Amino acid sequence: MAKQKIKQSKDQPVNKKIEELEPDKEQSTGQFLTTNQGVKVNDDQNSLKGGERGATLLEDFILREKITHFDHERIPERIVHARGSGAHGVFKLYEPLNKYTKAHFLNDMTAETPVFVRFSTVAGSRGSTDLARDVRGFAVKFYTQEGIFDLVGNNMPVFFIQDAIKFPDLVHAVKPEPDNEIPQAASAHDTFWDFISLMPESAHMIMWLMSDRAIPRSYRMMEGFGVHTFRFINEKGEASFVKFHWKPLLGVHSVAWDEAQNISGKDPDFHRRDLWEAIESGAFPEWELGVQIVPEADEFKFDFDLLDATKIIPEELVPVKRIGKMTLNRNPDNFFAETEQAAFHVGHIVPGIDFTNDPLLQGRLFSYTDTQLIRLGGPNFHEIPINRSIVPIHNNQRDGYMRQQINKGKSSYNPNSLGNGDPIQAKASEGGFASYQERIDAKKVRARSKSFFDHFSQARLFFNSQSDPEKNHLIDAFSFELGKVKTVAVRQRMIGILSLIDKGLASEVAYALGLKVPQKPEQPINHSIPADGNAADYQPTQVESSLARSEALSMKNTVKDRIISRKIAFLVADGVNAQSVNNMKTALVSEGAVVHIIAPRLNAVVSMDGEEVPVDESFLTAASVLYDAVYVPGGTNSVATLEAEANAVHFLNEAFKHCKAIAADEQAIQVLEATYFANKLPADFSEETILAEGVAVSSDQKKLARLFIKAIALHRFWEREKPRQVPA
Ligand code: HDE
Repeated sequence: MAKQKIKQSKDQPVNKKIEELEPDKEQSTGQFLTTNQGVKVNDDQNSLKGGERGATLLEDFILREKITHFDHERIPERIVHARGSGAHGVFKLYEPLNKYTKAHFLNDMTAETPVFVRFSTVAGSRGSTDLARDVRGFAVKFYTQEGIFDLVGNNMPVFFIQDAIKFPDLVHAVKPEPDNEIPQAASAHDTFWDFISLMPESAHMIMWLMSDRAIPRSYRMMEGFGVHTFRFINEKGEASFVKFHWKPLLGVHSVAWDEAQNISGKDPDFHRRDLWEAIESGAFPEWELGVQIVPEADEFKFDFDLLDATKIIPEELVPVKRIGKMTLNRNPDNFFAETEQAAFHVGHIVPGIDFTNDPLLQGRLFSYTDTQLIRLGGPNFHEIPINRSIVPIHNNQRDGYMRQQINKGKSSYNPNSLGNGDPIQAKASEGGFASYQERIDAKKVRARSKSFFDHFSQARLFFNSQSDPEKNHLIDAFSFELGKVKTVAVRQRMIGILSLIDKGLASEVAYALGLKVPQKPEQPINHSIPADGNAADYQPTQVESSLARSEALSMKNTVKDRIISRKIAFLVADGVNAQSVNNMKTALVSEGAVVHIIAPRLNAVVSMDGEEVPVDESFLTAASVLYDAVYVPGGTNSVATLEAEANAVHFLNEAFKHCKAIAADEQAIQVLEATYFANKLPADFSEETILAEGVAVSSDQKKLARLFIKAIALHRFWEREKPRQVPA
């Protein structure tokens, strides 16, 4: 994106970190305040009035320009994915893919393709919270040498519906209920589950949505998926099917549901801040781009349809080949200009990539341009800097709202001779886009292929592939969400759907709701059938999946060997052992973690040796849910203060409840003994126990640091969640 970066106007101080600003000492740049027409403003404090105490004059063009601009500062927010955060970066290829695709950026090993990524939640509005239980958008704009390629995906590999015509229904059902706009920043209750319970095709997606994937620890720690099956086309014109994946190098990690709800109050910008801070500190988020490639000849080899967006291709059947790496290395300069005005479109593709007939993908193809027309005010949104291709645009499209390009010459049509015939069409050999010549021999029908009717086997595969804690979380999430539904009939119908996925799951959720699992689910459960359709013809088929489990579906098997950018809280008070603080801090920071010192009040505490230890947060401004792990250093007075400090004890209780790693100097054990989990502490603090239970206590500083680092890398100790539950 370097070429496209908008020049920073000189009157803006170039982004300085807030800690670096010295408000009383900063030098003015000396730039004069002007109107948008460049007229210098002499008084920006008072409007023009008929007398000091008189009415404001209509003639005040400075006031009117300023207020009018302000009045128009908002544009319609995205109907879905309204709340988002963006970042710039680059994509680099590992190996040329010429066997499968002729796309230049997937072949040129010297290319560093600039990218802009926007992550988002789906249901909430722009000002809502990051930690809602929701799907996350994962939209990537590649600025390639052959034009823009947008990979507009999600952090879940499947979708709720099979045909785009159901999208407005889905979104109406999931957004806040229309009479009272409740609930905000969460999927609606009665309306959403009413819809889902009548649409068995959503069963698989609902499992993902109720799983921990819907409450990520960080945007940097989630996978991304193109969802649909696309096509790769090589130089010879041969096609293969392809599914796109993003694999985060930090692994896939989530928070606990109770924690997510707390974060929403303590820091609704949790994910946005996390992304921003990681990039600012140089801990650049990275993902590998993966592809699953299926030869055209194998289209019908699977027990599901490749065109059905409610299905994955299990990685055990077709491995994910990692073909390159994306690194996000620059925050936007301006949220509105870049992140808000970014216009993604699943139809922005380059030669070498093409669509399939997935009916969900097909419907998306016109929706995205349409949405930008209303949102960004007209047909010239491609001229907004963030949306501009890095290759020059030559065509005969002209005029329209906010046109930036000044086209010269008389001819704006093709063919022409007055303009020397320019611009000319490109042959395929010159890089011209030619659609894949798929053979079509069909009746024009409104219908769903029967090969789309197996709604439950992959939902079951997902459930069976989860670890026990993940299964528990799914049960809890269904119990919570359906517990918020007031209409008992809807709850009951959902139990029917769950019983078709897994009897155990259904009975656990039914128990929490005080309902019974029906012997046979209500028929017909599928209301997604045409008026003249025969319900019996639309019954879901039951395919026994050839695969019992897929390891790739469980987050248990993710990367757990690094603590880069993890946030660790140190709880201290006056009298703390500064050496312990420094040693532990040095050990953690050298592994890439971020340490915050938290004390009863801000500024600094005085250590037992009279040294000042700077404090980052007080118990009032910080909360355990904003950290990955906690450490309590020794120091007699500090320990005595913390032991009696309700906030410190609460901090630890919460960290324990949310299964985080906790470490304490042996001298500080009495602070742990003041908590609710005092009687649930392990009997010993051997290495084995520490790595199983996540609580480390030692008088040996080096050993403590080494084991604490290992424990933090494990992310969470979910196994202690059920048996060692504590209130917090
Ligand atoms: Fe979207 N979707 N979508 N979607 N979608 C939009 O476009 C739509 C679908 C996704 O950060 C809108 O610019 C239809 C699947 C992302 O700016 C809109 C259908 C997937 C983003 C739209 C789908 C997505 C959007 C709203 C069913 C995962 C945010 C604002 C056929 C593969 C992009 C906008 C950003 C945004 C339509 C289904 C991903 C209205 C009609 C499936 C990540 O055009």
